[in-house]
Amino acid sequence: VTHCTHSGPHEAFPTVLWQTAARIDSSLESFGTYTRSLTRKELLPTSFSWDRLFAAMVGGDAVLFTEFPVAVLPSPGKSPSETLVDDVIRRADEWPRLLPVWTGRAQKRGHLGVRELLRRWTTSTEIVGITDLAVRGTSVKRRIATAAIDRQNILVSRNERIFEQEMLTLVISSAGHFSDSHSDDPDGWNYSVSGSKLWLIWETFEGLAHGLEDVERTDTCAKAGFDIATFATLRSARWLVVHQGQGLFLPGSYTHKVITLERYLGFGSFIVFLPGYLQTLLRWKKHGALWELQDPKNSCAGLVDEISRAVTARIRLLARRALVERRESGLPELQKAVARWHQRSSPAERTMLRRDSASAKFLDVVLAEL
Ligand SMILES: O=C(O)CCC(=O)C(=O)O
Ligand SMILES: [Fe+2]
Repeated sequence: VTHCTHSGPHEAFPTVLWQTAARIDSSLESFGTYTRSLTRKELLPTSFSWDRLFAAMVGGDAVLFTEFPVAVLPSPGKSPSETLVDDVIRRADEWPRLLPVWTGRAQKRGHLGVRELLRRWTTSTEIVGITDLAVRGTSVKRRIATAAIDRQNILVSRNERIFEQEMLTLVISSAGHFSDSHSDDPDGWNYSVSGSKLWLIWETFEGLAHGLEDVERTDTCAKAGFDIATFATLRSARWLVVHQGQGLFLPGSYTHKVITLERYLGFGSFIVFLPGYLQTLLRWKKHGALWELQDPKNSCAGLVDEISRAVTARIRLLARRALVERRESGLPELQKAVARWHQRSSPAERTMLRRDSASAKFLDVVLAEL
């Protein structure tokens, strides 16, 4: 596979790629003025290692990985992408008859069955997009190998309320599909089975302070406010292209907008791993978890504390296991992060985490296991 759109560190700025993106998302139109700063903000792919992933979780950094540890188990003679499409069509009755999707150039909210969605996607008759087609509990899950991630993921739990937040989903979108600036909670990953997308990402609260809106955190019915000049100078801003076979790790602290460049099929899920849990918990306690912001019935009340207790239980279990197992789960990274935070954080921040018993217990157990 050759990626004619990819730009390495020594190549010229990928003008054609950005022109394509700007035709889809008009807020990128004047990118040409900022190519020098944008060049420095490209996130290039790196080969997967658990150490790299754990370090990114602790540091709150996004990473684009090659060899991301998930796979599709294809039917004989078919590509991974054909396999998934065929399976979904054959098992269409396992999803609701109508699903909320985005359709058309104007990206209107609509409803389609999965068969019709895939017909339009396959024939490119109309732009369609769905980013949350649930696959847990369907027969299509058997095609998707995620065991390496699941083992570490606290959200893959027997506790139903916690497991619901994992949301292993298929992402299906036509070239020209666009997702406006938003964030997701908690950390997550996205793997491309086929096709490519341009992602623009930045730390949510740095963005908000400079006028880059996030539909999750600002009251906008129209398009989220965005300015490419601001993006080009924002400390945390990065852009990247996820190509076939690559997986993006994105911390929950990042707002993103995403443009499908080539017809795309992928999957992804949310994750809570040990190394990043202090960062995640601090964000939740400071700003509220996203699910709490949009929860009129209060059905997610107490969920953060439940997850904290699940993390604490995992740490206690690991304390009795061999060193190699503790290392594989990233416990040492979490311990270092908590110890450092304990020394350097403000009294106010420490009080904030110690206010509820679930967070306080989490801190005590991590520090006790040091
Ligand atoms: O692919 C898209 O259009 C949006 C994807 C996205 O926002 C996500 O996976 O978090
Ligand atoms: Fe997203």
